[in-house]
Amino acid sequence: MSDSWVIDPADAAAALEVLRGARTVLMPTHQNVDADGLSSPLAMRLALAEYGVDAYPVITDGDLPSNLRFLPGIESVLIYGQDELPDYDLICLIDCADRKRLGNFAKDDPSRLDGSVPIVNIDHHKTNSRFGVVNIVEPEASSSGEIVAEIFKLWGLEITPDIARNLLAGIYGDTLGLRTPSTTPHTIRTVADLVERGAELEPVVDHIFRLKPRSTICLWEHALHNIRWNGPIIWTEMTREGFQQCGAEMSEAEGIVNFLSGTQGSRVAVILYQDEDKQGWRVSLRGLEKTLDVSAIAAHFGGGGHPLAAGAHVEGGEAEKQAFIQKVAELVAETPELEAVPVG
Ligand SMILES: [Mn+2]
Repeated sequence: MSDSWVIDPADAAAALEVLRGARTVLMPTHQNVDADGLSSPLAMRLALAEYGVDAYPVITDGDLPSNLRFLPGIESVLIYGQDELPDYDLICLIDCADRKRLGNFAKDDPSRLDGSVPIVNIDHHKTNSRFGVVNIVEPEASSSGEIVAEIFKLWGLEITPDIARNLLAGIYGDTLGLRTPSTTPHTIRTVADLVERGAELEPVVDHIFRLKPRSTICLWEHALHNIRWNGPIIWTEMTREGFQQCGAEMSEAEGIVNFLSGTQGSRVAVILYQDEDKQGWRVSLRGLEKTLDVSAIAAHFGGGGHPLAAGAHVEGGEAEKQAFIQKVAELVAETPELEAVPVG
């Protein structure tokens, strides 16, 4: 375990210069936004307010996930397609590996992200292609929240309790409560600092990991009922009918793939979420071994992510879904297995 990443102070200064020079900053969030993807932009909005700059996080597809409504400043988040976008002169993407994965905001008008409006790019995904005028991409960082905390330190910014609460939610969300291999001494020190600055652990743990509506249990029942095996893969699917029958929203299915990924005897866990229009599947992949890079498997299908957690999209119906699973099983089988570690 190492704390090997360091932000170049010149990059942090350049980011501040560009952001301070803007009138209004738009911060579109990645599709199926999670705690890190929303709370890091919220923290940035609060920080930029200190410099007199208006910044707005935007949900780019669907609604605000219910479990993130506790985040401080959540009322400032715009919902694409429902709320009017302000007139913006800068885009700041935080936690977005790929400009294409910005939901309908990107789909409706790809020229929004072609660089004609400059982009500040802050991220921790290995597959990020550094598409901004300023890029702070640290693949070794546990979360965008951890990077943003470091940027604020370099800016000499006073961390208010609300900024701390947001950053803590991001770090806790992505590290599953400091449990992932990406969690380093630096991550834990950052969390300690944030708690000292007024962030509380309890609401974060409650809203992100513990409290759930009944519809979530219904959804998990569907997912567990549909589990299948294909060689080293454990996989399941979430159909539109499943979501409708349970009255559940997409974000309620988030923890299932992490739960499956701990299954002994499997090397990769896969979950397929059927698209609203039933024309394809969003896929989430989790690896169990550090020697196996699921982001490379995802990249094979045009996706990306982290070595142990990645995603992609598959067009088509039943046949394409089966072909996808088969191909993933083949790709996994091509990666040599680690020597078995004795249990106990
Ligand atoms: Mn993240």
